[in-house]
Amino acid sequence: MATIKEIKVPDIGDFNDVPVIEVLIQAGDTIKVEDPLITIESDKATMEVPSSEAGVVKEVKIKVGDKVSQGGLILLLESTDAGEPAVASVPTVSPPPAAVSAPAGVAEVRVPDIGDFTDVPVIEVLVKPGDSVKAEDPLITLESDKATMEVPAPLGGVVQEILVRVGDSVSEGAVILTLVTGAVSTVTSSAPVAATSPTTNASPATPLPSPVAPTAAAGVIDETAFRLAYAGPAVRKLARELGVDLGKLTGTGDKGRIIRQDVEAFAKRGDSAPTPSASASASASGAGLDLLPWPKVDFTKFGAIETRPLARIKKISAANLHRNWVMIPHVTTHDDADITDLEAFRVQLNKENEKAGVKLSMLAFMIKAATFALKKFPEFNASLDGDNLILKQYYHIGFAADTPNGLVVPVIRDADRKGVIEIGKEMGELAKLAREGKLKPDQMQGGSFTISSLGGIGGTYFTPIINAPEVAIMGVCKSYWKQVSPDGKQSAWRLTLPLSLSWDHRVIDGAAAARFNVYFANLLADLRRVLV
Ligand code: CAO
Repeated sequence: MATIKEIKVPDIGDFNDVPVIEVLIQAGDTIKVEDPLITIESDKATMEVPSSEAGVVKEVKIKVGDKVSQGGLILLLESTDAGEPAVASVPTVSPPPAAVSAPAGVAEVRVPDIGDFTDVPVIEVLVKPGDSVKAEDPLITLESDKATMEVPAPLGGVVQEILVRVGDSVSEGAVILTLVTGAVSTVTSSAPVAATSPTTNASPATPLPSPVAPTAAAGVIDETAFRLAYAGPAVRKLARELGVDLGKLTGTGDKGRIIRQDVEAFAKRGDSAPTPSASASASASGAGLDLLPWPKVDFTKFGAIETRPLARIKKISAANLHRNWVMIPHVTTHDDADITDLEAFRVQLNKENEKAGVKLSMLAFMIKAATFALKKFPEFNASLDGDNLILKQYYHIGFAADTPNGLVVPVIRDADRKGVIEIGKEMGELAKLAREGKLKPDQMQGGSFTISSLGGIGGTYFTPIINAPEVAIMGVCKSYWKQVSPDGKQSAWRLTLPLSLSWDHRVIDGAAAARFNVYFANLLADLRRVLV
């Protein structure tokens, strides 16, 4: 027998007047128990409110922007009790009015206000899927250069999916995990909680398997892009069901949030022909590589091994390098610079300034020369932002520094306004701080071009990886004496510096790259050219 029931906002902890950011149903929809109805977002968490009843939505009493508290009316539902013999046999019993008996919801827990810190590395994840947590239990540990902070749970529940990993950098608002909320004590009882999880039959006390890519038409899902996408648990679940890679979508909801309609429209359109904006967004989010799984090998079968965890900086730089390598269409152009005269000048300058403790390496001259080359070729001092190229009018040059903990890139700000001696001194100071692990974030930020020098070590050429969002990087190896013959008759020995310029082919063409390299090499050959 059908009855009209009021579905109200359940117990949502201490939250009051929480804005509704999504209404997931409309009149006429047939819903099942645990189907999500609305998404609400407080400053600490995003929660989906599921239905406690099955039936057909008669009227939705709420809209996006409304503020709700416990007991607020969400909708009127024509309840379908069929198939529940116990109820059917007792027709006189009215259903409890809107008895939303502490149903479970799925909350997104976000990084709270952490002051002025942004992009703070996650150094520990303290929970795993299936863990029961209470409000204030620590979830993750963040470590900035100044402080280590634990982020506590804003409410109790069972951890469903962890959306950050050690080594990720997070800022306020980033989603840490999803939490199946409601009375935690009910989690061991029946299953409404598990019904909202991606794997329908799992008990919430059981660790949930990590999401697997469905075999739907959309192809293999890029899990990193999927977990970083701005979407609620129900939308994620729908995307899994439809085989849609959330990383490929542009959200049309508030603040770019991906909503149900975006997923449905994408699934209808099919994966093979994304629109220009969808493809731009795919490239912006790093989505969709159809790769074989990483080989799993039991190395102990072949001999003794030692397992050594990667250092924190290595993990962070590995993630950045991997993204940059995969997302930027790199090309590397090699060239040689004749630095015979410049080397003589460098040696002379160092002699003259010996008493002042100044010792310049070739890198200081290259940083200065780069600023002139960047002024002549502005698209090398730029960043891609969607369909726009951001041309920078500042010349902050990063240099790769090898440290015991891994690779870091300190930045010399306004290198165009500094002399070579000042650049050399600053480089020495920054390199020292880098080796001691004392660089501050702002000493590694804002670079517009990078030089990576292996000149003190060796090698001839290499293919440096661009330091996104920059569009080019200059790699330099060890100089060597080479016999050259400009006219094919006479020859001379010249000190030669091998240059390897990697450039983003979306922004820079091969001809421009070759011209940049030639100009840069000519500057090093004769710095008087900057006067021309
Ligand atoms: N050719 C020949 N000799 C060179 C040279 C070159 N291109 N560049 C530097 N040298 C010499 C220096 O003059 C110095 O010689 P002396 O000891 O006789 O004075 C010696 O090599 C050591 O130089 P350095 O490495 O200490 O100084 P630098 O200014 O060239 O570089 C720094 C500083 C911090 C960039 C460097 O120490 C470093 O960390 N390099 C590694 C960068 C790196 O790892 N890049 C790869 C990134 S991609 O994975």
